[in-house]
Amino acid sequence: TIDIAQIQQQMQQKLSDYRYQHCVRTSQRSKELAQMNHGDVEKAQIAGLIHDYAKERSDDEFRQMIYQEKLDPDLLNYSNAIWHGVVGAYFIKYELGIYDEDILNAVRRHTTAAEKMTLLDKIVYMADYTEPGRDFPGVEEARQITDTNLDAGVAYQIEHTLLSLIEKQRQIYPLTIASYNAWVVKH
Ligand code: DGI
Ligand code: FE
Ligand code: FE
Ligand code: FE
Repeated sequence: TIDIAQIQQQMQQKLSDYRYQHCVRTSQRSKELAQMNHGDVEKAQIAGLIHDYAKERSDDEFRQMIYQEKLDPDLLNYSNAIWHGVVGAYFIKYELGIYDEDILNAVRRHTTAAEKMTLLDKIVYMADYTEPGRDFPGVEEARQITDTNLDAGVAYQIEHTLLSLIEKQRQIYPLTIASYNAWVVKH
């Protein structure tokens, strides 16, 4: 069983207060979304709490972990935005001692989404996007859609994130595109 107080202490050592508070709010929002969708409330709280655990590591630490774990070398063409989830899961395993693959997968998928997502994946993905500290154009609409229909919320976030990345001329990670194709409302 996972000692949440211990995890919270370790997170505070590795994160700015600003980001730690985002993680606490994402945990609370994950818990609520789990209750609303008959999900695993405890796993949701933990996954929401730890989802950005690795976000403030240096690029060198991520590169080292990519080599150590023999992860897809294509990852080296991306940056913190992509690494902190998919590579961050290994920091969580080794430093926080959390081995639950449901939780680790929700962390891995929280930035890019995925073609197939578990209920826990969807909960954390949407909690991160709609936690009460978030403020972007459309966040109220995103919250309302998510509270009504979790899958519709996932589709909304995938579409709007891809649009905003393209507007900013950012590189798109292949899984982000695959998620879009799987989740876009078909016409
Ligand atoms: O870590 P957070 O800021 O709480 O949120 P997040 O992990 O969901 O997203 C982090 C950032 O990653 C966000 O600005 C969107 C961006 N992102 C998502 N998919 C891609 C991406 N950035 C790039 N360059 N490419 C992607 O495919
Ligand atoms: Fe994140
Ligand atoms: Fe997210
Ligand atoms: Fe986050």
